[in-house]
Amino acid sequence: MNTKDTLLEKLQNKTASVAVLGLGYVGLPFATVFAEAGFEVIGIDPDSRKIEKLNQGVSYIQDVPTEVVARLAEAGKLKATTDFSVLVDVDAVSICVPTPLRKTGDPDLSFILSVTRELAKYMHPGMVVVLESTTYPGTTREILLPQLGEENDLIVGEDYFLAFSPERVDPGREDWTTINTPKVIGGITEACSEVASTWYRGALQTVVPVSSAEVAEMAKLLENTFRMINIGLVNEMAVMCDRLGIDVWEVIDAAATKPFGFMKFTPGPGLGGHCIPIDPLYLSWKLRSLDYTARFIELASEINLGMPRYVVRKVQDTLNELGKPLKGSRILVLGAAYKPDIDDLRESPALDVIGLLEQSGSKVSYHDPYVAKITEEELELQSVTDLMAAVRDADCVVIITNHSNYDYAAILDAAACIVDTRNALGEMGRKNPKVARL
Ligand code: SAJ
Repeated sequence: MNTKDTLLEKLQNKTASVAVLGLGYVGLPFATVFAEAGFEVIGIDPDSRKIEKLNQGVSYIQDVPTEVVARLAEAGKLKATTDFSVLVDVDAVSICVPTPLRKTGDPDLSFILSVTRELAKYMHPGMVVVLESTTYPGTTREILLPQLGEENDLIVGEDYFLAFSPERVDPGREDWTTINTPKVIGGITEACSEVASTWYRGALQTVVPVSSAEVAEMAKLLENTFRMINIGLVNEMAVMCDRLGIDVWEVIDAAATKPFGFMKFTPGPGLGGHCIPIDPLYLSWKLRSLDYTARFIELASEINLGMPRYVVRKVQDTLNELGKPLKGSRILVLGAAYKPDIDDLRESPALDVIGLLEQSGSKVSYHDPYVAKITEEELELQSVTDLMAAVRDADCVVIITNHSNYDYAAILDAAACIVDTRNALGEMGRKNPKVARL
């Protein structure tokens, strides 16, 4: 049998050994799902604390129960190490490393480059490698292919197989998980798509092969650019409705009664998270290198980035109505995480709003039941311990993240005035003179 058929057989009967590079919110769920499916999985991550926890049978990712890790570790189905040399005996490798932005706003491929350099040392005939990290179209072919194959005299599609498959992990979501979320996968060659799809079908319910790695890379960017642009649109609708004296929330609810051809998005104080604000900028960066300006992305990004300042101006106008300047006023920010009911601060607009309020001379405090302290972007704050006392003491309360466990009626009753950027107060806030909404 040739290399491909031998590997296909090992993937189909699950005797193929699997490695996952990067054990974060994508890699660890991936590793446990493939181990549960019967593969022997080894996770590789440079963070020795993660490795220690996993080998003790302890999970550090919200979506992966410790009892699952413990059972798989006990059964010898899931091991973890910082040592890349184990790859010399591995058949199938999934790369799940971060792809953030640099401070300059350009893609930071340093994690992909470093794991590719390590993997290249241990490449051998009969391997399949799948990149999962969100990146610009062409990364798999331009970065991984030369280092993994050409530098090792391995022919892609014959000696080894290389593909891209976008991660679709939404931390905390229980309806769509790693196992049941349809998985797009595209290879450098047809044989690469076949081998990679066969591997993934051994653990995932729905695998969607496409004709190339670039199609798979671009599909992911369309998914998240679609979201970013529509959030930018609805944020601009909020600004326009404000100028027109129309309640944007009522407008959106009315539009959302259309049973087809419309998808509801809601305005907010800005765009947070590790995907939506970042992924589209990988695409616009790539297109700029091809002398094309992705105008939708750049305009939507500009609008979203402008929302924190728009919120601060709302606070200023609200205080002004009470004859109070921003400077010296006590402002309580409710919610710091980038979206409700999670503890993730990445790119959270709350950080921008707090920073701008501090720059204007306000005395800013915050409360977030999931975020005990903020120590980033020159900010150093602790969540207030007595929420209602802080509400009563504030000149203005700004609702930035509408966590579901807040008692909004009590907050409305106790606050001097409220800027509600999420329509968290709903009907209570709509006609209340104490409340200003986006
Ligand atoms: N946001 C708005 N208005 C909206 C929706 C979101 O202002 O109508 C804001 C949120 O407050 C947040 C940011 O945008 O600050 C991103 O929110 P998100 O709901 O897109 O949540 P994320 O960042 O966790 O996005 C993830 C993505 N999942 C993957 O990339 C695999 C995204 O594709 C999912 O659609 C999204 O979860 C989801 O639907 O929960």
